Amino acid sequence: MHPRPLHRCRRHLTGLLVSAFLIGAFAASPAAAAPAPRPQDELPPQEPGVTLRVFDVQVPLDKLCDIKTGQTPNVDRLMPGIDWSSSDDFGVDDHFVSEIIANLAVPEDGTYAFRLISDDGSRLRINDSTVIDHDGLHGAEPKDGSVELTAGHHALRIDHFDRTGGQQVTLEWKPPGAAEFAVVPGSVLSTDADVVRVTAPGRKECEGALDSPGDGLPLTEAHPDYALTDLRPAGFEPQVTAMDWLPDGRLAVTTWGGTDNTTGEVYLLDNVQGETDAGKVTAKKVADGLREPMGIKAVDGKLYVSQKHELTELTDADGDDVTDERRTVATWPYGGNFHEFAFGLLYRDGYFYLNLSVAIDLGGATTDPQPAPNRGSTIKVNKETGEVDYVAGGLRTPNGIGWGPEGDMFVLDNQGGWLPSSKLLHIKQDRFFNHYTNPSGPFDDKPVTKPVLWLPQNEIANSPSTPLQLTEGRFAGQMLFGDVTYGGIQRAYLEKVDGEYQGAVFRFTQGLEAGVNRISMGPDGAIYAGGLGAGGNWGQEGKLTYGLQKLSPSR
Ligand SMILES: [Ca+2]
Ligand SMILES: [Ca+2]
Ligand SMILES: [Ca+2]
Repeated sequence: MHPRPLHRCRRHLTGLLVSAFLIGAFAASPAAAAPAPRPQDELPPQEPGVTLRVFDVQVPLDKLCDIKTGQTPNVDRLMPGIDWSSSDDFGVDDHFVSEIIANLAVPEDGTYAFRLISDDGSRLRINDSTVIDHDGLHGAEPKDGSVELTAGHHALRIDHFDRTGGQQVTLEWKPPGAAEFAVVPGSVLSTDADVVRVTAPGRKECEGALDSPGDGLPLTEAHPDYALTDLRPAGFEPQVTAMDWLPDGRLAVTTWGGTDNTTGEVYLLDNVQGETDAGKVTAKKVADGLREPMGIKAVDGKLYVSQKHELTELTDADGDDVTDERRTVATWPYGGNFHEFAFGLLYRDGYFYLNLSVAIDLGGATTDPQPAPNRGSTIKVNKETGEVDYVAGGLRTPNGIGWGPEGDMFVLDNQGGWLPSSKLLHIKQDRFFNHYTNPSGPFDDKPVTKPVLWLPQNEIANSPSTPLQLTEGRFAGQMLFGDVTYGGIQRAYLEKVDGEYQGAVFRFTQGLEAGVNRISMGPDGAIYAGGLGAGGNWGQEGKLTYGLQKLSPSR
């Protein structure tokens, strides 16, 4: 999926210490009066330097602010030490907030004095305790503080902001026995190694006085119109990548299997509908060894699965549900990139429909040139002949396809290269949706079709997934869609004007056990939500990385 990590890293880094290259050098017992260093075995591999993240808030601050969670920084760099005063160092001139995160390796127990020089305000924390509060508007002035530290590694964090004019953060220290302050040497600073440093342009927001209903902050609980039921029997932890219904009422589920693996599976679940609970549900594995399947459809007694590289027909010849025969129905351009998914699977009148995402580089930029042509498209596949036709293009990470009003086809595309914020699209033949590739896609010469809805990034969406039209209840006719990273399910009110859809999006529900990768309307009228989470920011913070629940109308 799209690796735009690692804003969540900030949180766990705060409590994590250690450097692989220093392990064993400074082992010591924590002293009673000092914050305890963490055991080395809790800590991820380290590399020398510090992490600098900068958020372009574009508003004048007069004190430090808390950046709203879930926002990708504008700048995320590995820096050799903490002594910066040019706007090139920070990557933004004015009106920015920076976070500096590192682990500090302390050679011996004792009192450590620190001097924080900043323009404008800043704050030094070690092991989550404030050592120097240097907040407020000022020039590059020093402020000192000291702390008792035991030998070992300690989590260091500096928060900083610059309003206008000059900008600086310099951290000096005076270890026990030293006579003078000196810039903290890079040799005692480290940060998590091999992280994918992902950035995104645009304005970032602080938590603040303007936060109120309608502020874009997420919901936390399940929608009061629905009763929430867990559907995972003990030990069943599916990373759900597709769902469909069998004529006998069972639910077919595919699981992801992890990046670049061929360990996706298919399960048939019974007793999920109506009055039930997790203890009554049974899950039977009927196929495995699939390449990151992202769509499943039951047609005429057979299961069809969209793997990354092909559409596969699964046949159970002897009636025990377990697949005995596999047949490649169709293949499409596939270059082996981790992000080349075949998202979703619809079927109508002899044709399957699904989306192909583009190849991207680690960090999120669209791969140039693409390893395979004509990605970023909606395709249709003739069930009998396997012939592939291109329906629409200019897509990036279209992790959601579904039917909407008037039987029209809708897709949700995910923010990233060429796409400043996620959007809901109405797919029609020959349409182009503004994500260009090299080489050009099949519809790059067409005029750009505007989205049905823009979904402001991190205000109401981050990684939207399956769209689903409601047919009953107070919102009948409107559409829902899940979201992997923002989480929960959102509701889209649509109207058609002069043949084109427009509308508005509302938060609908949270309170689910995982970020929502797939939703499906059960024959019992409940909304089934399949969860998924993975590394980076593909997954909802604080939630499980797998999940299966349903929301049953309760009033
Ligand atoms: Ca400045
Ligand atoms: Ca300044
Ligand atoms: Ca069988």
